[in-house]
Amino acid sequence: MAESKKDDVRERRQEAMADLRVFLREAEAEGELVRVKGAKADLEIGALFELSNEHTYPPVLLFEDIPGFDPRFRILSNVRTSRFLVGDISLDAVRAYRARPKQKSEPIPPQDVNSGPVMDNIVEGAAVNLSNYPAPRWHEGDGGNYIGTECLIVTKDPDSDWVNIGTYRVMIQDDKRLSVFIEPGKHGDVIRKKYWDKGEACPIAVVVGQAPVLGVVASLSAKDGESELAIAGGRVGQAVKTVRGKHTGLPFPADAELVFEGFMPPLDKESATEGPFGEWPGYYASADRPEPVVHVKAVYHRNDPIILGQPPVKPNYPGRQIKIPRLAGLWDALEGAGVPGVTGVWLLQGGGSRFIPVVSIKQMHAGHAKMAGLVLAGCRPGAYMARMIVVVDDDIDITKPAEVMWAMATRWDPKTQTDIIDGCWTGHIDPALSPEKREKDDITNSRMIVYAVRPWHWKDDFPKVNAVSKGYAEEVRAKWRDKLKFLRD
Ligand SMILES: Cc1cc2nc3c(=O)[nH]c(=O)nc-3n(C[C@H](O)[C@H](O)[C@H](O)COP(=O)(O)O)c2cc1C
Ligand SMILES: [Mn+2]
Repeated sequence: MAESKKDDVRERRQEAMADLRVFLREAEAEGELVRVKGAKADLEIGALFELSNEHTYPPVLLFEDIPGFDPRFRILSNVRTSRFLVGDISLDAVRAYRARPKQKSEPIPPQDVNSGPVMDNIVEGAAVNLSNYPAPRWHEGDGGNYIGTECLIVTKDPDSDWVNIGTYRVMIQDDKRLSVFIEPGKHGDVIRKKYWDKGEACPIAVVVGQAPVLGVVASLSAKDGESELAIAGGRVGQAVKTVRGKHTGLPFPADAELVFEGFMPPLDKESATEGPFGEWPGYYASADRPEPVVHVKAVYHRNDPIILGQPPVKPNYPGRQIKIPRLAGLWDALEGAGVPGVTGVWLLQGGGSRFIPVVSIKQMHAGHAKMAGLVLAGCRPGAYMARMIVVVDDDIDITKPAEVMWAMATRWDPKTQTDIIDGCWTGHIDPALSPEKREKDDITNSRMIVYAVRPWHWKDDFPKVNAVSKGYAEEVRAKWRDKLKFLRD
């Protein structure tokens, strides 16, 4: 019974991942959906969204009746952080994720269909007016209105049939133009440059409402030539159905909510100021700069489209949950490099998904902690934009920041149990990157590795921990819990 219930939830989750409207119904049934009527696109929706992040599972917010806009256009936030989709956030959940049958999810190529709800409304040419679509100014320091946050940018390699989708932020420039911020080296950047090298504009489709699974795959780094649409199909066990834009021939989901189709001329021919935009580390670090623009030729939308709104907020909000797949990826990398005795991997709250990874190990030999720290600092999923890596013993509950701090406070000798490594991989959105380094295009930072473990060579002499043993605590709790309320709270 319990098993079949679990399977049932898994199945319902998969269906919700494959279809935004199904997700919305599930969120409502689960009591997670909150309808907000009448909040303004200028700052108010952004502030409400930010405050919703005071909860570990922020409510799923559906903004309706946005003043100044067609009431059919809604904005939906906090889809992929919902309790329904996420489940528990614990080390056990990470273990379960790593142990899942290595997804039989072979990619399933998208399936071209002739039509779908996204084709119900088509606006073209002179009728295109981008100011008709509610695009919030999310934070007070933002330099514009952002229609694309958790969005899909579709481009096609001109030399092959590779179609890429990536999540890159999208700002409204004026009634006919968007700008897209794509960092150098991302697939969307590699592909657009191939058109630009030939002096051509890059065809592009911008999807701002889609099945949750597509948001997942558009933000992971698939290999060159790999189709994120096919990966998404594999994950949900059915092909993503696509239709083609009339002007570019690019595919986009047949059940997409709202899509902009157009062309991006070479940067040296045309650009506009993009940003600043409040970024996930909690700052405006990449400032504003000239970025290429998209001339929108057509807009496609459903009758009552839902625009996804998921801007960054400071990572110290509880709603910036630790992502189970991300932890599983770090743990896999440690074990893949042969580090033995790993008992857990976590990310210290406040550091977001990158800055402060923590690993616990059951120490097995001299130098073991150092091996774990150096690999965590250097492995592919841990190398970008970290700041401090903490290694602790296996008796520390790394999901509790106070426990990690206690290990540092009591087992770490800064002079002898620290490595500082310079010249590591960081990004423009790293707020601590100095103006001098930015000027020289030296986008690197340093890392501190903290070995907050009992030193191996005298660990047996290390003072004993003063705490009631787990077993005895349970015995006492069982004996007294009916009489003592504080044991039950
Ligand atoms: C919500 C969200 C917003 C993002 N915004 C940007 C962005 O504005 N520019 C960018 O280059 N990458 C951004 N990323 C990261 C890319 O989506 C990610 O690197 C992805 O792998 C890019 O796809 P690609 O590998 O096909 O280029 C964002 C990711 C998420 C989850
Ligand atoms: Mn890609």
